[in-house]
Amino acid sequence: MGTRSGIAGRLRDALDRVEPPPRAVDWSLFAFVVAEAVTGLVSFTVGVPEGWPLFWLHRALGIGIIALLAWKLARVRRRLADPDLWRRSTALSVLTLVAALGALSTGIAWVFGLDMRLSYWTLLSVHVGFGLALVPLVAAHATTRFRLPRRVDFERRRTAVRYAVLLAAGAATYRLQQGVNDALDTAGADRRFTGSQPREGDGNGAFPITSWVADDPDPIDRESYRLAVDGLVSDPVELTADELAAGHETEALLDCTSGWYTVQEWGGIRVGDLLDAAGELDDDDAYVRFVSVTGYRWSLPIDEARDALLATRVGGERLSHGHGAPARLVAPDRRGFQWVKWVTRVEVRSEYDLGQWVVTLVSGFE
Ligand SMILES: Nc1nc2c(c(=O)[nH]1)N[C@H]1C(S)=C(S)[C@@H](COP(=O)(O)O)O[C@H]1N2
Ligand SMILES: [Mo]
Repeated sequence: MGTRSGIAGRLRDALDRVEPPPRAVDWSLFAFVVAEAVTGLVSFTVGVPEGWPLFWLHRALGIGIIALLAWKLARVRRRLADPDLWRRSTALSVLTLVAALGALSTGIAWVFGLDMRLSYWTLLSVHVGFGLALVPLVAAHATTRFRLPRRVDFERRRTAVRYAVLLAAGAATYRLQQGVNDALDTAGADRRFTGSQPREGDGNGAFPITSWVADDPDPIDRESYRLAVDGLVSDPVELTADELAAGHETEALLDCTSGWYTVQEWGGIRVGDLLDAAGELDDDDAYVRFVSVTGYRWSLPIDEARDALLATRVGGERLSHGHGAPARLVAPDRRGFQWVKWVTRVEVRSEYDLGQWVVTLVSGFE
């Protein structure tokens, strides 16, 4: 150790020094993949800039996986290359490797601003797909070669130092990438802290129409449309589309988890005014639930909901059907999937709505 010369040699010496024992590499890969799935999924719910450490952790862990995978592949190389050593579980191992490389390569390509579409999936969605597939694959792969970790594999101080180095190197590598993106002026340079890329321009045509999973309702007839405001209010009301065009304007940023964002001027009615039109509230700690014609729904705590907008216009134009006409929720600092489109009901409730997490995934299916 520590005998190579030149930059590459010294780098390899440094890598040798932090290389964990084989069993620790395997268990770390498993733990890192699970941590990636958790940080990735939780990051979908984060829309405020203070949430940036979660995104950095996801990136540092990802780069850590590259190092762990390199160590692991160096070790099992011969077993993979020699058909005589293949077992039934080798197919699973290779599949797991493919998913890992798929998740890593799409993640890296995304960071550098590559934005090709595979049918209607963005590259980031493909990344998510690989990542989610990887979790059961790694779990199954681990059971085919199950070996309990031993004390010596995770000797406490060395382990802590190793992982600190690994994550710090990951974060530093990610930081370097920003310089490269800026210097080359790639599309990756303009990503938000969430990783989303900008969509420029004003109005309906400036940003994509996105459904979270399967929502695709028929256009709503504007004349017969009514918005119900009910629940824990003293005087439930029904409002027409014209009554929702109250002239309130707000600039807000829509950031979709499929990887794009847009800043638009939205026009409509403040939800606080909508609630006031329905009389007294029976509960001050309530939630306001926004329900789509498709059943899709999301709730906001009442104070936040009051400042949100039910929008009938975007960028000076009447909202198009695809973007949620006659009215859609504009919830600043929330991720796009929470901005319910085609809202037909605003309901004041006393309880948090756990079911919304499932409903947003299954609404739109027959
Ligand atoms: N009813 C309903 N509202 C919805 C969705 C949906 O599938 N159904 N998709 C959400 C998602 S994932 C995003 S990013 C935004 C996209 O809004 P846009 O189509 O106007 O760009 O709408 C949200 N509102
Ligand atoms: Mo989205």
